Amino acid sequence: MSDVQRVQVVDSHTGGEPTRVVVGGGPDLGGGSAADRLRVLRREHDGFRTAVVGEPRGSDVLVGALLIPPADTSCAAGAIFFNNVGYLGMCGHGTIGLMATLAHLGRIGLGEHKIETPVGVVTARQQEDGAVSVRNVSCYRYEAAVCVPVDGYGTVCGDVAWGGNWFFLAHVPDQELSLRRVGELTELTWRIRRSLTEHEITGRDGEGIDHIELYGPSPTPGVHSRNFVLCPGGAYDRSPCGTGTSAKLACLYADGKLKEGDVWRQEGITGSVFEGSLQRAGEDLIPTITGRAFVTAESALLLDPADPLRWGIRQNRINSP
Ligand code: PYC
Repeated sequence: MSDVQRVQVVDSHTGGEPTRVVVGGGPDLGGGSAADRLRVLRREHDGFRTAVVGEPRGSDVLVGALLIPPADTSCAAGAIFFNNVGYLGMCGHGTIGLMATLAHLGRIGLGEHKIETPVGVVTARQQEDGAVSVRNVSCYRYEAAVCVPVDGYGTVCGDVAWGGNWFFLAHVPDQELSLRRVGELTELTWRIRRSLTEHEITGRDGEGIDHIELYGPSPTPGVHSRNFVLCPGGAYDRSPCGTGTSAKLACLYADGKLKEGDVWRQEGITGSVFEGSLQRAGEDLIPTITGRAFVTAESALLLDPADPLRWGIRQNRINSP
């Protein structure tokens, strides 16, 4: 038992989307910023990612957050987010889950706390009613009305936008966005993603677009829109996706459909809702996303050297589903 590595985790869900925060037992990533430590994690300890979120301990849906000491000492914590196939720049639902975890552990109180992520510092406010508002990194629409041919479907047009991750956002009117259609929606969004890659459509500096967001009207009174978001590893986001909602706000703003301070209520495919709004800060457009997470488990993962699946089942999802 002495060689068994113990990794302390706290699990939560934000609008149905799970987050597993590693609060102890992670690898030593040296010093530096969250971006520096992410490079070390990716290069030298990628098996830790798959051990924490991959099967048999995790699943394709799970997003991990490795808690790290922040280089920026004005921050309450630093975090590196990861999933079944790699690493995320930022994660909105994950930051809300991280805040719920830190509050659960008694490490933060009500009010504002800064969190260092690999793509910048975000500020999150823990509210009395348990909700968390995340002031995200700045968002922008990069390209509008980009059209791609999609296998077996036809042409799909949408916008490329940044909300902490890269998104392609499209309204495809003949696609009903409902939970019973997740199989078809996953297939369609995967084909869109493949076509973007084939046609070399990227975000700024050639960065890959790894999240596809379909949006349409919501049947829920008081809600502005419903979405379906395909995550990089083929799972769909059970929440409305914090970075995806940020990218959506950027597009609405660019189209003159949302003004600074307006509240946008975004529903995800499972029915959970995030509220979003925008503020200008000089040249930047800063989205704030509000949602609520609930802690679901506190446990220790055991990594036994004798276990052939100690590092999880490693997958390559580039060409699937
Ligand atoms: O909430 O930003 C988000 C997110 C990204 C991937 C899954 N959730």
